[in-house]
Amino acid sequence: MPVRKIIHIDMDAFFASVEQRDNPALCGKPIAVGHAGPRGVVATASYEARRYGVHSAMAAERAKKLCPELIFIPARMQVYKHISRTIRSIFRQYTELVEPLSIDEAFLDVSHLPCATQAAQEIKALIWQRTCLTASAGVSVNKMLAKIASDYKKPDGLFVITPKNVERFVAQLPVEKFFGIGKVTAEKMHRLGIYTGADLRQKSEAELVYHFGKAGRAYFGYARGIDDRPVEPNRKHLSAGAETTFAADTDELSVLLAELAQMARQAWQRAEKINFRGKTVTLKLKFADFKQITRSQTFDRLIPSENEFFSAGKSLLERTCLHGKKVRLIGLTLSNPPQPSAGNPRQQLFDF
Ligand code: TTP
Ligand code: MG
Repeated sequence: MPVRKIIHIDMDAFFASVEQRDNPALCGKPIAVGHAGPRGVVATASYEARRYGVHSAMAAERAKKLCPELIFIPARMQVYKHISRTIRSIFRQYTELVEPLSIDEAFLDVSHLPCATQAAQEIKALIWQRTCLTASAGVSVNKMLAKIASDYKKPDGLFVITPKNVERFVAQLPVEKFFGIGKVTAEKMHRLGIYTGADLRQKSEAELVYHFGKAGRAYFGYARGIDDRPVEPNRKHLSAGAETTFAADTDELSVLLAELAQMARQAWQRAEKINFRGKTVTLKLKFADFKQITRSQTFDRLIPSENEFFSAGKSLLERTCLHGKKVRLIGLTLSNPPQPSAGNPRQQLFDF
């Protein structure tokens, strides 16, 4: 499998940072997002509160005991969701292979880009520009290492584990830092004398499977820095398209086709930029009366070029009866990508 370039992005103290951003009086103070009542739970805590030991999923009453001046703020899910959509749209400027893990974190496969580290830097800067919030980024050859890396320099961190550093990095890593090794498993490993990646590497696969069941096989790979799981986006939402509204409504085929060619160019450029290919071409028309139609064609192979993309759009347009109505908006979209594979055959460069 060719070397991949995976980025993991995770917002810092997400809900709490949003509350501090929107209410400067809370900045620098220990806050918890959640309800303060007897049945309340901390969703997340600001870094100031974490210093007292307050953390996610802790009972509010216990948090208050640890940090008496803790300020509880009710969650504003709609605001957090809106920010989540904003950061995902930033990720999609770089790749179509975006796998959200939760409201504030995602894996990105950027194997097609010349430099993953630069992409991660840019993404962090764009998140800051558009949301006034910080994120931490990890860059490496697979999901496990990218996720560990994003946690390594939190908050506002960027940490890269290059292919040549993987082995050394994994060897010194405490087992509780591995992706998927929780507190209970880590304790069990400690009892077996396994404290670091290097210790884990001493054990045979059979031994690990004996002690940890099926997960033992994954741990065997982790100890060697191996994790072949692909970045799996929610593929049905993926597409690359462009549309435009005419200065004056028109039913002239030559004018429509000229604009369609422009849209094909823009959409194709966007697809290229995010390394996207698809089998379905969709034409969208909005008429002077604001009624809208779409016409699609799905091919049995990926559309290979901008030319063929435009031709497909053109034939959809020529087959659409306008009934004498004037067109106000025209758009063309490419969608329906192939199924994911672990590696990325288009990747050639190994520069991180
Ligand atoms: P996390 O990314 O786990 O935590 P975080 O962003 O608050 O802090 P960190 O800097 O360590 O990444 O979770 C993201 C958000 O999800 C978090 O702000 C609140 C919410 N959340 C809960 O509501 N309950 C939970 O148990 C956890 C872990 C998170
Ligand atoms: Mg986070």
